[in-house]
Amino acid sequence: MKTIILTHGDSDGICAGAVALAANPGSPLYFTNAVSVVSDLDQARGYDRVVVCDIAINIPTAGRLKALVDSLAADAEVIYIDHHPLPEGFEAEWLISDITSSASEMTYKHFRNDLHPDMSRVALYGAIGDYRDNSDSVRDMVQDWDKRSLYYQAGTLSQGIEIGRRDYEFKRWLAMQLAKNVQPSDIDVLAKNAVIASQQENELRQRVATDVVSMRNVSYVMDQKACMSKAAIYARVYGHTPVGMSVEYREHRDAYDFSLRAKGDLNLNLIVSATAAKHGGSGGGHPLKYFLKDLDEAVTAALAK
Ligand SMILES: [Mn+2]
Repeated sequence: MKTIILTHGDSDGICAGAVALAANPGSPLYFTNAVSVVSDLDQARGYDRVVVCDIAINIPTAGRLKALVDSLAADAEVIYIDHHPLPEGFEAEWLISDITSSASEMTYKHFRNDLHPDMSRVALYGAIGDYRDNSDSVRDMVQDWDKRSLYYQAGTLSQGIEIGRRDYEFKRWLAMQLAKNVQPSDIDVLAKNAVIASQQENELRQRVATDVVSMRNVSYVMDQKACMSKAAIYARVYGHTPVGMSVEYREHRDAYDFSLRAKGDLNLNLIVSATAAKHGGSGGGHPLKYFLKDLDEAVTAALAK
């Protein structure tokens, strides 16, 4: 069966792609994202099977994406595996969606019959890399491995790809190695980059400890020019609040990107989208301050429930 794989370039996406590749050996694998997928799917014409992993379906492109994938699905088997929240009411026959799992875990489960059981290790790197290692099913899978070695490998992978984030040629090669179940620590460049990324992260951690601004229940840092999810984690820790946030101003778009991390089971997605909708999702100096204040209030209200 002539298969093509499209996946995301983060650790969950690379691992999901590697697992899909192990189940569909020799297939071409491309990296894409929630915006580019609409045009990148053009490459999927003429294949019998199209596997898409870890690509969020966003509200602005959902209609176009649905029409496009529906038309592909008329002549091919489309397997669209994703774990991001869906636009309200979004449904499709080709979609496998579970917002509590990682794409890697879902891909492993989907192709389980075509995979060596040892590939669960690669699926777990992805789950751990995406912070989705708390579910019962992942905990169960972890027990087939030595936890310390497993997390060492998962850490080497997710830290190692922090350097040279947009090098898709390298990531494709990496996915091919992982599809053969090569250990991340045995991939020299990855092992070296993981050490460099960990040094940089330690510097970021110390910077955040100094720069963090705390509100009632949300702490934030601005323009750290580093991994946003990590800056958000350290903002939470050093701001001593349940929620940490990292904000970066993007000059070319005149807008702010942000990443949030919460402790416990706050539904941040819901809180953030409601607060962002209230502010029209736009940036600017003054509006950002109001947005942060409102977000802090919304988090405080959610915590009081
Ligand atoms: Mn991803």
